[in-house]
Amino acid sequence: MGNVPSIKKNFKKKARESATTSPSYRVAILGLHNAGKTTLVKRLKMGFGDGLSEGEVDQCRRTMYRNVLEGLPLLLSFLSEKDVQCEDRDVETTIRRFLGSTDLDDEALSIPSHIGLAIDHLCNEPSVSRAIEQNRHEIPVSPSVKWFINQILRITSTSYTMTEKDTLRVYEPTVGVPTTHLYSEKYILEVIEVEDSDEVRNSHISGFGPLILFVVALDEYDKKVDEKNRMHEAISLFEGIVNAERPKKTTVILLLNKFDLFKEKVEAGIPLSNCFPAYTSGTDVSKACKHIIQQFVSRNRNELTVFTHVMQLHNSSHALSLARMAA
Ligand SMILES: Nc1nc2c(ncn2[C@@H]2O[C@H](COP(=O)(O)OP(=O)(O)OP(=O)(O)O)[C@@H](O)[C@H]2O)c(=O)[nH]1
Ligand SMILES: [Mg+2]
Repeated sequence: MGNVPSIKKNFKKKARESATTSPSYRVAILGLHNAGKTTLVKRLKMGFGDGLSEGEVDQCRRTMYRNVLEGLPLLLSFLSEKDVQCEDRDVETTIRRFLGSTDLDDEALSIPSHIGLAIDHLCNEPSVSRAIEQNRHEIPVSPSVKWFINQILRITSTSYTMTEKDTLRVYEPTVGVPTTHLYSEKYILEVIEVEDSDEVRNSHISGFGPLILFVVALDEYDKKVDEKNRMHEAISLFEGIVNAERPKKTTVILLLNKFDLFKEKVEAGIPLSNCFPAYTSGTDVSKACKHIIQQFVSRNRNELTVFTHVMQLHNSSHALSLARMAA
């Protein structure tokens, strides 16, 4: 890594114009769904590129509303399973009616202020907010959607302008291998995000280049999909990638993301030992993190150079130190 020129903060337009003859370095970003790959690309664009385009921000705004409208029915079902009701029944009826009449694929998708008010009213009703707080790790709604719901009055206000923070919270599963170019005066970074599917990974494996960023959602150690533990799945994907036939000079940066959510879960007493029975250090976040790192790096039988970095992509200083490291 040290022999790649150090990254300049000003990956700006001027650099792009003079970069047509610069060498290009490819960086492949891999990992399971929801690990944070797209958020990392957004961060890189914000920190070292021109930021998100107007069109991208518009797309993020629609997706943010869709994320909220897809999360609300899950929240409402969860509350009704727990037998928790809003005292003002009209509020829930208003929300349900809006959900029933809204086309999530509408190009002009939005949430009007009066629906924002109703959602805010529902979530702040004492019995509802107590149930949300007490069951925060069980509610089947992503932390980003919970965050948007907490901010519902702001994001549905008529004067709302999307912030960088908001764009980072939006979730849209990636399809294919979208490519982003970041330009410096001396070189071009060609960043490819690889969709989490064996088919896509296998068909692009020869084009990953000398630097692989492997992103892991640390907080998924207690999560299962199709009966399979997500952390075990991430380790086995990592194992397959580092041990595949590839040039020895390949460098892998293992990015352990979502440290904020991980810390909250470990400290709340959700045991890491359920995922790794040999782990015995309880709620010690630092030891828990080291244990996970060890599980990953011990799979590197190919002796590739593997760096590790713990981060939370919603925190800008974490993301910037990462980008410097990638350089
Ligand atoms: N709390 C928290 N949320 C994060 C962090 N990093 C990413 N997220 C959120 O996690 C969700 C998924 O992030 P993405 O970057 O879209 O994940 P991805 O790996 O690209 O997912 P796919 O495209 O489906 O493969 C988004 O809502 C992000 O805002 C983090 O450090 N902390
Ligand atoms: Mg993605």
